[in-house]
Amino acid sequence: MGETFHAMLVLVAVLFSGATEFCFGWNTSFSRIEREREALLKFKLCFHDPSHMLSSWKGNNCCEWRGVDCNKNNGYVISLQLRGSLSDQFLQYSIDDQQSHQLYLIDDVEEVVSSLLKLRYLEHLDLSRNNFSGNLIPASFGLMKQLRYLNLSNAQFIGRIPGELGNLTRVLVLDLSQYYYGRLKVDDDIQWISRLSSLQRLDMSGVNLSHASSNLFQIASGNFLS
Ligand SMILES: *[C@@H]1O[C@H](CO)[C@@H](O)[C@H](O)[C@H]1NC(C)=O
Ligand SMILES: *[C@@H]1O[C@H](CO)[C@@H](O)[C@H](O)[C@H]1NC(C)=O
Ligand SMILES: *[C@@H]1O[C@H](CO)[C@@H](O)[C@H](O)[C@H]1NC(C)=O
Ligand SMILES: *[C@@H]1O[C@H](CO)[C@@H](O)[C@H](O)[C@H]1NC(C)=O
Ligand SMILES: CC(=O)N[C@H]1CO[C@H](CO)[C@@H](O)[C@@H]1O
Repeated sequence: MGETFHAMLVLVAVLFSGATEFCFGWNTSFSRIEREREALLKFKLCFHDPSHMLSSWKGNNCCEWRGVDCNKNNGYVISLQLRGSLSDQFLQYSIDDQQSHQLYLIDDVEEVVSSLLKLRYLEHLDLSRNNFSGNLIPASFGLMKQLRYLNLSNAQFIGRIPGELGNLTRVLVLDLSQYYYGRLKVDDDIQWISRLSSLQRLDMSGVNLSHASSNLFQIASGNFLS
């Protein structure tokens, strides 16, 4: 009798732990994806969005939001295609505001990166032609090590390009090109480019490289361009 009771207790314990494991497992994956949705909402709050680029960013299924792509198997966000249409060239003419789409940074640029860092499977990030209001490119972009495509072209960043971008060792495509020459510059230490070991395409047109020119030859003669 005592033994049967004991066996039943064990059985109940096994069933119970199985059930909690199931619920726990299900809910951890649920909440991981919920965390990605929250990260996207935090990203959205960093910007003024007069052209409603992010107006579809509401509701539960963030994979259906405009510009967001998810892995079909696990639901993680893998791509953000949020290219604006801001162009210095066009600004010389007076363009119709209705036709232009862009996000204007209103928060600390570090907040943008810290929200994006929560998207641990993000591989493709296009923020080109939005208005980052003359901020520096944050060094923390270098922490998004899983990125394969990064486009920050004509996004109203100014100043020195941080060498930490050299930590993006999986990046295949890096576009930092500028319509106006000299707003972005690379200082003496351009060696970081040689650390981009997966690079297939680099666009730094319009970037002031004059301080880096002596080092460019070292990179060119190393394995980067050979
Ligand atoms: C980066 O975005 C711009 C548009 O803002 C586009 O013209 C350019 O082709 C993109 N660069 C790459 C390498 O895809
Ligand atoms: C970018 O936004 C800033 C204000 O945040 C504004 O002063 C500047 O004119 C904007 N640049 C362009 C090209 O629209
Ligand atoms: C980049 O990598 C270096 C080491 O290679 C590390 O010291 C640095 O903190 C990293 N920075 C970022 C922003 O990833
Ligand atoms: C490029 O940057 C260097 C160093 O900051 C500066 O002295 C030079 O005037 C810049 N060149 C142009 C054409 O803006
Ligand atoms: C199976 C299970 O426990 N699901 C719960 C996971 O969490 C969400 C919200 O946090 C609940 O609504 C589910 O019932």
